[in-house]
Amino acid sequence: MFNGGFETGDFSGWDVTISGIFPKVQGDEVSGGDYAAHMGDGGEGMYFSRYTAAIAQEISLPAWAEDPLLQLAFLVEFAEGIEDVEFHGNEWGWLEVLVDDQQVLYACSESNGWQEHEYDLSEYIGKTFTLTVRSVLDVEAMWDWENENESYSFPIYFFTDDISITASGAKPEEPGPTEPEPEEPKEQPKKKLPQTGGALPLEGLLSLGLLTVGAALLKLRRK
Ligand SMILES: [Ca+2]
Repeated sequence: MFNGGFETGDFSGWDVTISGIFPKVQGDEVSGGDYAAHMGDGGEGMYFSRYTAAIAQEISLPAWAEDPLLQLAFLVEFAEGIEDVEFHGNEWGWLEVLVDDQQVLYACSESNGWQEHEYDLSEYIGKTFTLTVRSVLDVEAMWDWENENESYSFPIYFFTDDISITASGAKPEEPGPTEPEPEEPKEQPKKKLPQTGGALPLEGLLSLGLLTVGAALLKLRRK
């Protein structure tokens, strides 16, 4: 998982599918940090395209991972003045999270502020999968809704932030080729020491996309 909190200010690390003007990284609605992804508006901002705005990232969970967990924050916000409209089940615009083709989050109703969502990834241990977050606009369903309710549709703002995958477990030590100790400049021997001793486990975790997220989640803002 890279850039799950969008703190680069862009979609670095994500494969992006554009629909209209979405998705976009912005700083007005965030769960943590300075940026979050605005995934769609359930309306005209997504027209003239595929009606699906998506970001996706390929994740590999190592075989030694234990208790792998997907966590993310999401926000569904109805346009001002529409907060009282209630959606029941499938509607014309929604935010969803997919692990490969499996839907692990479906959100269409006003969420009343940022919400946390978790999904147990145990069945993906030792596997590679694609994590997708997307907003979808179903235009025909929207017209049906307008006819049934004798009302115009309205913007629905979908956001996500603080996407992370965490796991416990330790990478088994592999007897690799013994690399010769790099010759250290005599001026700064202390700076170099941590790189030879303590850096490997962290590097392993980072390269496998297993980032700890505790600090970021604690900052989750609730309305
Ligand atoms: Ca963020």
